[in-house]
Amino acid sequence: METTLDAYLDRAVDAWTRGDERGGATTTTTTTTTTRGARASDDGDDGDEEEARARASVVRDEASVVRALARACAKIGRVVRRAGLSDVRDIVEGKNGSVNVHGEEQAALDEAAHAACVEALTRDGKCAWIASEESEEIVRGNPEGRLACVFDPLDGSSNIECGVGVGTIFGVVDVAAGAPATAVYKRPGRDMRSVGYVLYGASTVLVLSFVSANAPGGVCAFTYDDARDAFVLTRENVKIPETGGVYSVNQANQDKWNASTRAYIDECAATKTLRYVGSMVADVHRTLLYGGTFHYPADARNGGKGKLRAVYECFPMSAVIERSGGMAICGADMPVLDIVPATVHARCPIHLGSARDVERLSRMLAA
Ligand code: AFP
Repeated sequence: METTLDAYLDRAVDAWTRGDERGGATTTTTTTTTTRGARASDDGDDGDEEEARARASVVRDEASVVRALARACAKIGRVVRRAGLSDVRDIVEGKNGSVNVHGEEQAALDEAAHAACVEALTRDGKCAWIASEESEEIVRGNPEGRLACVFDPLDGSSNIECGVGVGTIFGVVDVAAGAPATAVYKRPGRDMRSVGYVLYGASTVLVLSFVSANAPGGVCAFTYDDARDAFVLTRENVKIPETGGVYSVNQANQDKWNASTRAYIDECAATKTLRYVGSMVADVHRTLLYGGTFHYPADARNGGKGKLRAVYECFPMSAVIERSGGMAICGADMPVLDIVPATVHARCPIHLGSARDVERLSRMLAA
C-alpha cells in the first residue's frame, strides 16, 4: 500500500507526539522519591508536560504548513507543465496575468507561484510570517502563529520556456508568539525545521525533511500522482553518495572567482563530468541522488557574494544535503547553516554535495 504525503505526515506527527509524551512520563517515574522531591519534580513535570504539549502542537501546525505548501506546489506544477498553453489564472483565481508575451509570462508565473503559496499559507493560518523571494517585505500572517515559512516560489523560472526543470524551495522556522519579522532571518540557517523543495521536471517530486534530521524516514521523496492528486512516497532515508563524478557550476564565471575556487574547479574539470542546468533545484536534486557537487561561488559581482539567496534558497537546500549526509559550505570550514543573514534577501556563496568532495574543497579554500 503506497503512502501519500498526508498519511506520512499523520504518522510523523504521531511519532513526534508520542516521543514528547514519553519524555514527560519518564521524568515523572524517576524523580518522585521523597515528599519534598516529589513536590519539586511534580512542578517540574507540569512544566515538562506543558512544554511537550506545546512542542507537539507546533509539530501538528508544521504538518499543516507542509500540506498547504504541497497543495500550492501541486497547482504550480500543473501550470508549469502547461507553460505556453495555460493561463496563469489557473494557478490563482482572480489573478490575471498577461501571458502572451515572452518574458512577461515568466514574470507572471513567478508572481502567480508566489501568490499561490501565500494564499495557501494564509488560508492555513499557522504562520505568523511568510517570506518569499518575490516580496520585498515579509508578509504578515496570523499574529497568533508560532511558525514562519520562507520560500522561493519558482526558482529557475528563466528556464520555463525551454521546458527545463524548475522548482519551489521552502523552509519552516519557529518564532515566539509576537516575534517581529526579523525573527524569520536573524538566526542561523541551522534553526530551520522542515525544509525541502519541489522539482517540476520530468515528474514532479517533493523532497522533504520534516521538522529535523530525526524525522521518521529521514529525508524523503514523494512523486506527484496526477490521477490521485497526491504526492506519494517514493524514497525514504535518502543518503547522498560520499563522493561523486559530477560537478555543477556556471564555469563561464571562473575569471570572477578567487584562486582557490578556480583551482578546485580546474581539478574537477580534469577528473569529473560537468552538468549544469542553471536551475538550482534541478542541479541540487541530481547532486543529492547521484553525488558530486553544486557550486555558486562568491564572485567579483554582487560585492563578492554569490548570486543565491541565503534564507529561502541556500538554507533549505543546505539542510536537505546535510541531513542526507552531505555538506554545504560558503567558505573554508564555514557551513552555510551557520550564517546569520543581515537581511531576508541576503545572498551567500554556496558549495554543497558529497561530503568527501566538499571536504576537499574546504581544505583547498583554507590553503
Ligand atoms: P532564475 O530564477 O532567474 O532563472 O535564476 C535561477 C538561479 O537563481 C538558480 O536556480 C540557478 O542555480 C542560478 O540562478 C543560475 O544562475 P546563472 O545563470 O548565473 O548560472
